[in-house]
Amino acid sequence: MTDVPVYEPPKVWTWNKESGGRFASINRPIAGSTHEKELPVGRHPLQLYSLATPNGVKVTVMLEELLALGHTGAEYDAWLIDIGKGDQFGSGFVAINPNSKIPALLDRSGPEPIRVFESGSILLYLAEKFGAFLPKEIKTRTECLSWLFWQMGSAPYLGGGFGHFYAYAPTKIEYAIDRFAMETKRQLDVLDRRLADNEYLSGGDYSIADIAVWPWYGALAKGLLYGAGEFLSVQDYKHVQRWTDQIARRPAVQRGRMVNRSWGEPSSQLHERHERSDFETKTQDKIGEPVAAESK
Ligand SMILES: N[C@@H](CCC(=O)N[C@@H](CS)C(=O)NCC(=O)O)C(=O)O
Repeated sequence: MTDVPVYEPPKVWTWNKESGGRFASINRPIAGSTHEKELPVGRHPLQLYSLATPNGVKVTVMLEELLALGHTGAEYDAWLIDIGKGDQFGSGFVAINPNSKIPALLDRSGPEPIRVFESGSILLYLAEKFGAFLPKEIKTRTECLSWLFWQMGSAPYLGGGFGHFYAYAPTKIEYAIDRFAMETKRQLDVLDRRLADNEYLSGGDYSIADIAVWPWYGALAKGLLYGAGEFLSVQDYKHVQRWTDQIARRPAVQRGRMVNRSWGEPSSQLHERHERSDFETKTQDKIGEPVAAESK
């Protein structure tokens, strides 16, 4: 192992605001809002406050899939939360998600609004509300939920661990990159083995497990996360590749990826979504210049 500078932690940790690294400016050791800001509200039953990072895309794909199945109650307004600018610390957002992270959903269809935060919880809420993309039979339902929770528990090692140290940290630390590259490859292998014998994660049917896992591990498999495709030899995970391509062909997935996206090709950016027709008329190539915001 190469030498790393020796760091002796002090007795009591204090906040070093100059710690550096991408996103250092939005990281804080305290919760709560930093400023007063009401959230906008549209006319649909579901109000989504989000950004097209992998966690955000899970929810917009789910909503587009529900609409594609004919669930008109899943009509939604999607509002852009720019996490680089600190929108997640506004008082209105924090009232919906005390954890200050996208995505956050407000269901206004009943007598009292219901707030839902954590992308896995949002997927489960919508699946139960509309009776879709969650198997009914106990064994496959449990398998589906196991993979959903697997994703929620595993992706922080991929994003906060591997992605952070490989792409964002101010210095490259061999120990950290090694540790999380190993774990990320292990996770890809877990998925590859499951998908070798099953078309989808919960078995034969596409479900919220696939909707949760695809934006992270599908993007990773295509070299779209952290510029790490070659480093992790992602092409070796053949079954993950097959499954990724299969899901990418779904029209609802193609629409869901565009919502609240504020980087990349202007034609792929739909900053806000209020109507189905917005996909044809309101993308950035049609209405203006892209703004700079980045996926975390
Ligand atoms: N476990 C959460 C994670 C959400 C999350 O990490 N969101 C990121 C973007 S992908 C975020 O909002 N970051 C802003 C921040 O950390 O201040 C979920 O799945 O909903």
